[in-house]
Amino acid sequence: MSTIERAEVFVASPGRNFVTLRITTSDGVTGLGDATLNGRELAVASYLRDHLVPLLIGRDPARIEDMWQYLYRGAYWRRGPVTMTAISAVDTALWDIKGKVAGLPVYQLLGGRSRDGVLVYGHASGTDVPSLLDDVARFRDLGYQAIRAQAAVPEIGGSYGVRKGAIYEPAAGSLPDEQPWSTEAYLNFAPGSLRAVRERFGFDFHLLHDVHHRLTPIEAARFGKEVEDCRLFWMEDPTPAENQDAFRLIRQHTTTPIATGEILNSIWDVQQLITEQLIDYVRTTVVHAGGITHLKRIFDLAALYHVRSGSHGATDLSPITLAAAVHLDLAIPNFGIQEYMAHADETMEVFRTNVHLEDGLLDTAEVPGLGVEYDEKAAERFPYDPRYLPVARRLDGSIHDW
Ligand code: CS2
Ligand code: MG
Repeated sequence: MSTIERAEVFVASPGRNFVTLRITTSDGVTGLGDATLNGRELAVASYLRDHLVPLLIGRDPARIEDMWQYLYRGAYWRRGPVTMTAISAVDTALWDIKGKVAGLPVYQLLGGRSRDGVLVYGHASGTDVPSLLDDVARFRDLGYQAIRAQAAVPEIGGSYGVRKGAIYEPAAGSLPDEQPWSTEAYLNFAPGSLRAVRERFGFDFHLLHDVHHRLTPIEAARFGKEVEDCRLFWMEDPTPAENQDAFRLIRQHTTTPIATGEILNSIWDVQQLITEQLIDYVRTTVVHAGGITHLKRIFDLAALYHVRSGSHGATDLSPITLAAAVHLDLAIPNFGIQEYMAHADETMEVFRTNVHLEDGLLDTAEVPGLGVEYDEKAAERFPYDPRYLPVARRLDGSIHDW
């Protein structure tokens, strides 16, 4: 029997910080897992190095489900982003190994293709409405069929989701950047910015918008109602998602579809949202929701309730997560959309992948496993660089949800 011989944790900053797990079997097969938790990277690196790696050595890499149960139930302490990201890295690496051993892409092990390609949405943003419109035009020229639109709110001089350089990466400060927030200013401005996009470009593409947990349920209900004429593909994270029941109020007032779940980690965190049909898209991802094994379980539950997938895919999710997402997205019946932000060139020097984008669809080459390689030598040139995500403060100085 082949056994797990080695498990190494790499922390590097090619373009931004990533934590990567590499498992090697006694037959010399390697598997990769993403273990990146933006702004809290070393907590997961330690969870892996100090607590999980010693448990892996000598075990059978083929028993993926058993390993998942062993690490989840065996911790006693359940759920949470650090634990679930660490479990995810192990799970993803074992699927990669299983694919390589079988000589098959992972999506074949998940039941094979349900579709020809994975619909993605790109990120258009602007410091004002005219520059947002220019950016939307750019994404349309690039062939994107779905575009998320975010513009800086004039009264507060900025907003989440607005790109500064070529890449959007909000974890920028060596201490958290403190950004001003005004719900009133946002609600006065954002519906008009989305309407401007529809007025200029029409309706032959999907338009998305991220509210980034900023509203109360009744404010979100008003927002959703007000933008109904924009026919959004979704309004994302209208309200902080811990309170699943809160979505019922939004739901009662608007037909704007709702997506949430990028910061949630387990099937229990989305159970009510799904089974009571309070959302339309579930945004849990491979890296933060327990790996391919657990995310598939979430999506299978969602399929019973007309909820489709819409996995988080910002640049703080490594190319390993993106590849794993593409394999899962290709296979599941209730795929909705995949978030996609191109990684920095430095990131792609370290992570060599087989994922490609054409006509707004992602696909992978027919290679065994997940099709990603980690260049350890190249990674050495990019040492870990601690960064924090920003925090938001209301105009009276009190903390708001970022
Ligand atoms: C955002 C993210 O992609 C999204 O929808 O909400 O940019 C999020 O802010 C970051 O991934 C946080 O690490
Ligand atoms: Mg989001």
